[in-house]
Amino acid sequence: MRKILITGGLGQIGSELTKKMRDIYGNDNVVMSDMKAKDTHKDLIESGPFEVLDILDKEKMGNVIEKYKINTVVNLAAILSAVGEAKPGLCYDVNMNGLYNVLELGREKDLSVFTPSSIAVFGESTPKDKTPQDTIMRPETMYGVTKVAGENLCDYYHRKFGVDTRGVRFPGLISNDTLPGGGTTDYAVHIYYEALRKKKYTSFIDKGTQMDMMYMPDALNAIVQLLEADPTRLKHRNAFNITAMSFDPEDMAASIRKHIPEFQLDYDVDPVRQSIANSWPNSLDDSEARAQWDWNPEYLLDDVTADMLEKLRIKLNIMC
Ligand code: NAD
Ligand code: AKB
Repeated sequence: MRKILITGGLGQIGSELTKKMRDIYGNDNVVMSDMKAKDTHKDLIESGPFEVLDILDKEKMGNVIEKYKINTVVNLAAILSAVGEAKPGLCYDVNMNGLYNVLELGREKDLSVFTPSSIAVFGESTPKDKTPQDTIMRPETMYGVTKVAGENLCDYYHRKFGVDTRGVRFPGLISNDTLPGGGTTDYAVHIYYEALRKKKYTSFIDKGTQMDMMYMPDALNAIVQLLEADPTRLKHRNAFNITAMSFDPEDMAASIRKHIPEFQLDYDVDPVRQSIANSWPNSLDDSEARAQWDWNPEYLLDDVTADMLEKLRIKLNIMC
């Protein structure tokens, strides 16, 4: 039976992954942790074990692993792209030294380790369309630099020490539970909140900027599916390209107008996040994930829009 520790569990992915994993593996077998307990998600903090845990504190992480007899760490603690450009030192520290602590404990205590990577590993010199699984990776952000290094470090710990490391390159994730934590693709979440609240949205990403995206239920399935995948089929382990769709802000507006015809989109482009977006692929080739562990996403843009608007209407109590 898996005994799982989720780091960074109160973030956009962790808050939903904890629920899903507790449903699959049992409440007591999934320990959620984050730097501090936030007022939000009291339900999650109360539905199973919760620990305040900074991944830079290796000794405490080791004690938590011993206390709950953990055999699997899902390492979600990280600093994302936009915050990473504002605070590159913090981004390096959490994404590199934090991951190093997790991997060292993985080696010492024979743990499975899942760490997500990102489309941020790619840069201007990467082929932009149908970006291959194995290609040029010269990222321009600190976040991207730490993600490429992280993929390599996870591969190294598998090759050298036999740690069962696995991971995917997530595209931008769209969800309705926890707001995203300071990335470049966050516009694709904010737009739905503003569509319901104000029937208009000012995008910080310019029209025509194509980026890969995915709905959270598909992202959660990807984590569980890859964690449980037959290791003899895995050739890549820590760096699987996965995607569900690719679109620009105008495509999102057209999809929202099918439900809110008066929805207006305008632009106030943020140069920092735009230049990050420009350096990322337009669309990924995820055929290796499909071949090696049967990756197959369910949600396309119109499915996401319908579900986001339905869920957010209830959450925000807006019944128009
Ligand atoms: P998030 O920013 O929403 O959550 C990260 C969490 O980590 C936060 O709750 C934060 O409090 C916590 N944290 C930060 N520093 C910490 C530390 N030192 N110790 C412990 N916790 C700490 O991020 P997310 O969107 O949930 O992303 C999780 C992982 O998925 C990251 O590795 C990220 O790079 C990757 N990813 C996310 C996306 C996306 O669109 N959300 C896309 C690609 C990859
Ligand atoms: C970000 O925009 O930083 C993240 C990511 C794609 O890694 N959503």
